[in-house]
Amino acid sequence: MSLKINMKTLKFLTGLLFAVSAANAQTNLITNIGDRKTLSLNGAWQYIVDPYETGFYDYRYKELNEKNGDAYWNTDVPENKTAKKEHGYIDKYTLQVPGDWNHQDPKFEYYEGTVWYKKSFDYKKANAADRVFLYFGAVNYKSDVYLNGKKLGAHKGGFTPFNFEVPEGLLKEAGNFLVVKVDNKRYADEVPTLNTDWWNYGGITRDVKLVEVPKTFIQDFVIQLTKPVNGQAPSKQPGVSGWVKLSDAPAAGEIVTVSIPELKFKKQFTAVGAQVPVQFKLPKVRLWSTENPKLYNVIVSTSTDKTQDKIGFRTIEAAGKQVLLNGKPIFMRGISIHGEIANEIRRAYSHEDALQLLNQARELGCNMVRLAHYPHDEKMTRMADSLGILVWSEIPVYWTIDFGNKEVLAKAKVQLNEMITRDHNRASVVIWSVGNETPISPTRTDFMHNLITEAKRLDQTRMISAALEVNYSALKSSNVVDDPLGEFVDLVAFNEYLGWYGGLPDKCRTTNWSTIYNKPLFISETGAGAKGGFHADSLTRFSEEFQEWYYKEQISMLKRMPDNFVGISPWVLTDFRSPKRNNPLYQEGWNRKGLYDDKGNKKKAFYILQSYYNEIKNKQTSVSK
Ligand code: GCB
Repeated sequence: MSLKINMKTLKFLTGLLFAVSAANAQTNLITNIGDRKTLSLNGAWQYIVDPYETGFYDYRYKELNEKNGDAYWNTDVPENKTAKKEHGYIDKYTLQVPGDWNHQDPKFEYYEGTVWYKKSFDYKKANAADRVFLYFGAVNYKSDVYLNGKKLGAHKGGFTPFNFEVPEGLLKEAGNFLVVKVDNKRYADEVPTLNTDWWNYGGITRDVKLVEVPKTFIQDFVIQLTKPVNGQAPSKQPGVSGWVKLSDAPAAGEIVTVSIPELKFKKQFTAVGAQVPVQFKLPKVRLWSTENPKLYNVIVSTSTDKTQDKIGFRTIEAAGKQVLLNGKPIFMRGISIHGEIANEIRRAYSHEDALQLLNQARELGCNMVRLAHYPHDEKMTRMADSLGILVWSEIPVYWTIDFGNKEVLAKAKVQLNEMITRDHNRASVVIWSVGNETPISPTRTDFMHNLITEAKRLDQTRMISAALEVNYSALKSSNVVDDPLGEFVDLVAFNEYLGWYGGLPDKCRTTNWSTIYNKPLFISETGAGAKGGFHADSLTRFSEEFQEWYYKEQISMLKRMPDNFVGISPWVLTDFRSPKRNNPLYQEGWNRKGLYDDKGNKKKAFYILQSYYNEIKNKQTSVSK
């Protein structure tokens, strides 16, 4: 029988293929990048601002051919003095990488569009047979990457890492010409979508590296304590389940070794294929906790490659009405944080930035942070690992995503995959969140359920959640969180702004909260705006006194929460830029719900939350004594 494929069948087959690959969105991400042999490509990059995308399309708006001399990925050096070149990269126009473009030159303040970045570099491989990848910590939002005139690939998603392999023979020892087209325009069918309550900082916002690895290398691995069963604490010699993923199927008999020198532990596994399951019992180990964030050096090696990471061992579980860290109930004294350094009006990217933000949270008395509304720089989760701070990590499925669109789901899955892959060995990360304040509808619930299923497929050891929404107009004195998504999450989390968006703070006196789900309940946001330094009576909006009153009333309400209340991450650590906030006296393009203002000063409400957290901390330590 001959198979005739017409256009319709072809379309159907392509659609099927797309749906299958979207359902199993895989990533070829190289993890633990800090321990690889790398060349940093950070620093000054020359740029061209290209709002019309002249470097990408011809005058009929057709994509330029790869070899076309007008394309901005091709050399800007004219062949001779009569040759015409209408683009060029010079030092007069440079941007620092990592870093958003918006804060680097006033002309970029509100720019959303395309900027071409160019970097020249020399590189000699340490071993001729090695493979080389180009790694980006994050580029917001779409990037098209070209090396020496050849396209290496494209990536969408502004907050997660990706890498492309450099084809053999393309890299030169001197004078490589690397060009990245970065486009941060917003679209209705992207993730996030058109509408967000934060500024859309554009650019190569995180580290860029050239990574050299052997032919068959250790691409990724998971070394984590086995998922706890029904509230059990880890035993004295807890079990580890995980896997090591090699870049390619190795030669027969390849051995993968996992060792932890401090524990005098070493175990070998024979690889059958590229994905090698590893299971073992650890010797007596000090568990990672918020009080004692112990990290061990874990070495994974094969006959050709070796990488080591600092890993903390702990279990986390939503069990009945509680969240158990290492089998013991924990109350999460959290704060929500944007990945932004307000006093410099820019994206956060460095160790110092991570330390600044997490130290501010610690001063508030936090043992947990909600990294909103997108995955933050890897330095944040690593810093949280070493400081003993629990982390909620989230993908930017925010508000009105195009939930009915399968391609949007596929895009969200890619970001989910990249977020989890990058951080699946971080002890600090205890919650993967699949989104924020998504409006209830059957289509939305299917979309979100799909993401939850994907998150569970990728990681069975952490809690999955999403920040749910409450409807203020319907608020009665007893509010029940019953969003149908609650059925699929491990932790029922909701945002409430009673007293800011719904009435005045004294409404908290007569309001109680609960959920229909027999699960732990978490308040993922609450907050009120105040302009730092503006003082008035507590009824005056945007005064520090109003915000202080709001927090006082909220905290009295929290004290009446049911026994499944496991924590809160108020909104927000620091004022952050938002073009939606246009009160000319108090906001001026800033969301003012920070407990620190944009200059780093504490507002009055800071001290109210701090004393609530101290009270909880003291109670908990006296109970555990
Ligand atoms: C929310 C959103 C957050 C906003 C905040 C606000 O519920 O999740 O992104 O910034 O409210 O200030 O209104």
